[in-house]
Amino acid sequence: MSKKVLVTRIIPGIAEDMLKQAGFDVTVWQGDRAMTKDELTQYARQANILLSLGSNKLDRSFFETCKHLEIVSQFAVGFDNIDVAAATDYKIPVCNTPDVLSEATADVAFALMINVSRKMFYHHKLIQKGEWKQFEPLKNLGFELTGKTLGIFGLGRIGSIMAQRCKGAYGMKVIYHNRTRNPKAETELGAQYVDFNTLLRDSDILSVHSALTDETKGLFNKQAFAKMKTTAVFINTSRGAVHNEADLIEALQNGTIWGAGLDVTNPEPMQATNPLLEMSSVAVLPHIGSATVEARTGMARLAAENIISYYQTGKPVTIVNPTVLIP
Ligand code: 8YV
Repeated sequence: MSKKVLVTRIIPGIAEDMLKQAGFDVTVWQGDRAMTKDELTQYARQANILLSLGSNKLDRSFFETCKHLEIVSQFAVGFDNIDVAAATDYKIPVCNTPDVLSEATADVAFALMINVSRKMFYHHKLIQKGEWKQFEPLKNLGFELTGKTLGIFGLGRIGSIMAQRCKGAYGMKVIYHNRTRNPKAETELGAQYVDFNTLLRDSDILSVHSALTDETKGLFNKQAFAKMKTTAVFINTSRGAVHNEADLIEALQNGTIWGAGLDVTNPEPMQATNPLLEMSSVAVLPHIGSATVEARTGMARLAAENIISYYQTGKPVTIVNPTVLIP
C-alpha cells in the first residue's frame, strides 16, 4: 500500500507531482490558512508522512499523539516550530530546505539595508499622504553605505550571501559573530570573527541571520541596543523572536540606534498600529524572505526530495536530526 503524505498547506505543485510520481498517496490541506492544532492532529493521524510549514506547531504533545509518523519534511529552512528533541526521541527524521532560499532572503536583507539608509519607505508614504511639496535641503537625510562596517550575527549560508552583496556593492568591511567560526567566509570574504560585544560596538549595519534557539531568543534587547552605535541600523530577516520588539521601539525612539529593517517581527503578523511603521528610518516587510518563484519552487522540490530519498535510499537530502538514522 502507498505511504500517505499530508501536506499542510497548498505549496508549489511540483511537490505533489514528484511525490505522486514516486508512488505516494498525497493529501494537500486546501485551507487558505494554517491548520489548527486539532485539525493538524486529526489529519496527521491518518498519514505516514508530514510535509509541514513553519506555521505548524509540532511540539512534544503533537509527537506524543503522532509518534507513528515516519518522517517530517518541512517547507522552510527554519525549524524552530518543531520540537526536534521530541521527534528524535520518537526516531522521526526531521528535514528542512536550506540553500534554495538563501539568495532570496539575502536580497531582502540587502534591500532593507538600502531602504533604511535612505528612509525610502517613509518617503514613499509622504508622497501618498500628499506631503511632497518642495525640495528640502536638510530634511530626512539618509547616509551612504560605502566603506561602512557590516556586522553579521549568524554567518552561515544566508549571512554569507548578504556579506558578499555588501562587500561587492559598497566595499563594506565584514565582521561577524557565530557559535562556531566560519573559516570559508574568513578566507573568501575577509570576514573577521569578533565577540558579541565587539559586534554590537563596531557594526554600522548589524544584520541577523541566525536560527532562533534558546541562546538567541530575545538576545537583541535593551542591553544589546545600548551597546550599539547611535548611527547603527539593525536588520532582522531570521526570526522576530531574536529581538525584543518593545526594546527595539524604545531604542529607536530614544535615538539609542538610528534605524531598523525587519522582515520578521515579534509577534507576527505585526499590528497596523505598531509605532515602528510610523518611524522615518524603519522599513518593515511581512516575512517575505523566501517569497520568490525560484525559492518557493526550490523549497517544494527539496521538501519532496527529502521524503522520496528517505524511502528510496534510507537517507533524506537535508536532515536536521541525523542521529535518528543510526540503527
Ligand atoms: C517561510 C522561512 O516562508 O524558510 C524559512 O525558515 O522563514 C520562510 O521561508 C516560513 O517559514 C513559512 O513556512
